[in-house]
Amino acid sequence: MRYFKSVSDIGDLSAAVKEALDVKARRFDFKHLGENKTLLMIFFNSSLRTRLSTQKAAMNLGMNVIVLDVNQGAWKLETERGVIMDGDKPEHLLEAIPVMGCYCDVIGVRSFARFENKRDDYEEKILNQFIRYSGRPVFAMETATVHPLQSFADLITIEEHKAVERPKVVLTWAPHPKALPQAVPNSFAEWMNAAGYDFVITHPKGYELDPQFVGNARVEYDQDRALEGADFVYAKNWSAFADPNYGKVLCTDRSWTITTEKMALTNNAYFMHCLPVRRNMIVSDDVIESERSLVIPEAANREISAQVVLKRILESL
Ligand code: AN0
Ligand code: CP
Repeated sequence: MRYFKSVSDIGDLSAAVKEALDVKARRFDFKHLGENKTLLMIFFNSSLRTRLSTQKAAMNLGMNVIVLDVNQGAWKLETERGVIMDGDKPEHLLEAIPVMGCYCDVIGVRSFARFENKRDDYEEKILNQFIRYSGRPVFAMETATVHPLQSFADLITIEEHKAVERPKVVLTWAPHPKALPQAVPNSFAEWMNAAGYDFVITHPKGYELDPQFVGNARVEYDQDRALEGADFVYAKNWSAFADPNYGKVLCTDRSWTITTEKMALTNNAYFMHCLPVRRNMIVSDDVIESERSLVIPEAANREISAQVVLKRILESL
């Protein structure tokens, strides 16, 4: 594998989950793969889980790791070609990327949607420049439109906890004070569709996601009805995708918060969220602290999804 951004990059999903469970059971058995290989992780945005779990995964594989927070200590980067660089940005991404490629064997990129230009975001302008100019395998650590390491970890977590072959999985929008990207719900929808679960998306009107990710999922605007019989409830906020409201907060209605009363509508569902989560906006204290909350196992599986992805990249070098 040379690039990782969509579910299709990982191939057969049951084989990927099988490999993940194998890696989880013997995560230090692949140390030879990463010997004298360097992972460079580039962060344009904050992170706790992605930073720690991906570094841990790389160390499990015997790799060396360099982490660069672009906004702390590096030169401010211009990303637009053709700009007369007489402003506050001393370096261009078009030099920075091949330079970074000189010092590593694999590159992970975190670069969120900027909400300045929907086309730039949805064309994955930043990630694609890394793919084009670094000369290295590149994987997404949440880009403008996708967060596949998260969705892969979520899939592993569901497979570990499901009681029936084809569980009902509900992705529900929940309120949040700030505009958040669609990357997590986009990838989650893409991966749940690929897994073939009974998959339902619920959100207020105006929060429709990009149809290329929604696929054949059922969309239900009544959250209570969507939650009926759910085996897994995956909460997440996102901002509007549809024009003319791209990147805007249209609603902060707290009747969409996942509470004990909402969970009572389900089939004793597990609660999931990628974290970081705002308590009592997205989910009540009681639900996130309950026995059915999977937020910590999901975070733990981020090490495993990252290790499978890095392992496959290393195997193809
Ligand atoms: C980010 C998001 O919603 O995409 C990262 C989630 C993993 N969340 C925040 O910025 C709070
Ligand atoms: N879930 C996730 O990607 O968390 P971080 O933003 O902390 O990396």
